[in-house]
Amino acid sequence: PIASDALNITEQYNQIVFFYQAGICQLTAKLEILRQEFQACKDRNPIENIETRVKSPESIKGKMERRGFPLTVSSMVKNIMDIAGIRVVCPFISDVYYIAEFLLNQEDIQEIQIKDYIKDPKENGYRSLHLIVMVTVYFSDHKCNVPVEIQLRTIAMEFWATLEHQLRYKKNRNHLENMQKQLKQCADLVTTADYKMQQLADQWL
Ligand code: 0O2
Repeated sequence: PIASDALNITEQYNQIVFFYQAGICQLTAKLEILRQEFQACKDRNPIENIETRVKSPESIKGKMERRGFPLTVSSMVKNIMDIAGIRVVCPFISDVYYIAEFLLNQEDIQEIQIKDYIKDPKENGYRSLHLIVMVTVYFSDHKCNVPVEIQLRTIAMEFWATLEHQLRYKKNRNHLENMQKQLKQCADLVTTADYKMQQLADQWL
């Protein structure tokens, strides 16, 4: 429950963060349990790393302006589905789909959208599996469905995305155009390595 509908998200940020942070907690607990189960019972782990973030107020406002949404809290809650974000890095491509299935099969998780940039990479070479889900969270006197974006990717995809982000950051248009072709070539090399590793996993794991 947020006091006023005017989008003063900087002032109301504590209340907003709390709601989305709860969704993140609920999902990371599930992932941690899976990780510990694998640690205890199996020889290997399908999760390499988990990172979480809540989108900053500036970033939320920027996205709403770009999309032409009214700058109100109710519009934000309805339209912006990636305020809570979890990134799960996995060793192999098969682990990415395994974790996605593991989450989507749970009763308190509802699938809203799947964007499979592994099957259909972005034009620049970006690959990842993006899920938007609603996760049920129990608060003191009510339960709520909290939207969370889960990005799942392999170590190789993470390597490319992290370096691409650093190279792109604060570069002017000219530099970006010069870089684009080479970044795509790197993405292709990384993709080849990822599928080769998957073949080894299929054969030996
Ligand atoms: P942040 O700080 O991670 O939130 P949007 O770009 O958000 O307006 P959409 O359709 O909601 O559009 O999202 P999309 O394209 O499915 O995924 C957006 C997020 O995926 C980005 O978040 C990045 O984290 C990641 N991503 C998408 N494309 C690329 C890419 O080409 N390179 C890298 N490194 N990451 C990418 P934001 O919005 O950038 O910021």
